[in-house]
Amino acid sequence: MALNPARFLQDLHRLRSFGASGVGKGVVRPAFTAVDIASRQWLASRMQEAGLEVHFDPVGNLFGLNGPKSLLIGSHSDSQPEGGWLDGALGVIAGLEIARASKEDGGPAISVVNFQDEEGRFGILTGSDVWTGQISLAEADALTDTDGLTLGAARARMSGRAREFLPHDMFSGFIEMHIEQGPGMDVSGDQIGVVSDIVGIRETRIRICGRQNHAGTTPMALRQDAFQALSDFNQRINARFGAVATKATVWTLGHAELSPNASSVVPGQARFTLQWRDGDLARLAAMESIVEDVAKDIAQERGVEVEVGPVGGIDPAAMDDRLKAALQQAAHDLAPSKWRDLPSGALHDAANVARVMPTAMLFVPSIGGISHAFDEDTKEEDLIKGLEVLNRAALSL
Ligand code: HGY
Ligand code: MN
Ligand code: MN
Repeated sequence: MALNPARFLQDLHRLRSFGASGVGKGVVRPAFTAVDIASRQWLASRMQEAGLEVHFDPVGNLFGLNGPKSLLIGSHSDSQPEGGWLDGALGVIAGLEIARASKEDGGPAISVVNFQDEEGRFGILTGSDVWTGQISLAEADALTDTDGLTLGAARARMSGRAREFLPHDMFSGFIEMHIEQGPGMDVSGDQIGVVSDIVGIRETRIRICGRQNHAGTTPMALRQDAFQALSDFNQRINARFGAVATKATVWTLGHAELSPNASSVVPGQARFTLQWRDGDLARLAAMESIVEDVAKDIAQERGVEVEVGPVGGIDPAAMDDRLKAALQQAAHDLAPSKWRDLPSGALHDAANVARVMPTAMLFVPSIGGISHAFDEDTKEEDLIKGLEVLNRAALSL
């Protein structure tokens, strides 16, 4: 069998060199930046060398195709603004190695995918969202990053290579390998996780407009301070989300900007993002109602305007029983008593792809449970174990 772990690790490190941060093994490779596009061109050349047919679709998803009814393996290679070297990259390079080895060996037809903007610079899992028809290309084009750049303008940078969207029925199923990104397996000592289901998410951008004014002369009682309103908003959300949350429910205010952001000016405007995640659709909806209620209360009580933007999201998704069983069997064979089933609290393209074809996921541990940070890492032996389990499952299908 031609599966080549050394070649897999070498390609993984080569991919890291596109946008290597200089801090640990971190990367800075957000979707459609120059280094992201360069890394996709390099990946396309690796696919071509492996005998796969390179195909970029209009939203920047990159496929390495190997005939009709192939099994699709992959993930994404874009990163967070400060990201780790494995988040997404691992699944793409594992797919490349397995497809390449299978081609060399005359094994089953395996294709590779590298989705675009999984990390949601513009939307949420944007490349797979568009490919699977959850949102239209026109809707996606109007999405903006936090600096106001539209996805339409960003994807024009890759339009020279874009061809049509591929039909889903040319693939028999999809498997995504990923780092766990949380502490579960690092603590339990397991080497492989077989994902049962992926949580759902809702996310929105909120703008609070108060009154910009002089920080020395404006009496406290007369202020319409956008930051104080933001702070109050956050505290009320913590209390009210806390009242409906389970242990698995999470929420994050992750991006915030004040205007004019100066020490002697009462802030006139605050813009921030709010996202919440849970496995239960009804709870996600209840939390959305809480956001609307809190926005109204803050506006009324503080004399500010609170605009809640459109709420985007991905629904919870269950993984396919047959593909899951193949991963469980392979994990049982290659990592006996060192694997387990577990849910995913992070989002993955697999949640979108599960709507259009049988889909499964496997995890390898994250050291210290750290991810979306420069010091994200996984032991080399765990990376290779994941590759071998995925390969064995793929061949068994
Ligand atoms: O945010 C997520 O869960 C994913 O890494 N984009
Ligand atoms: Mn990822
Ligand atoms: Mn990520």
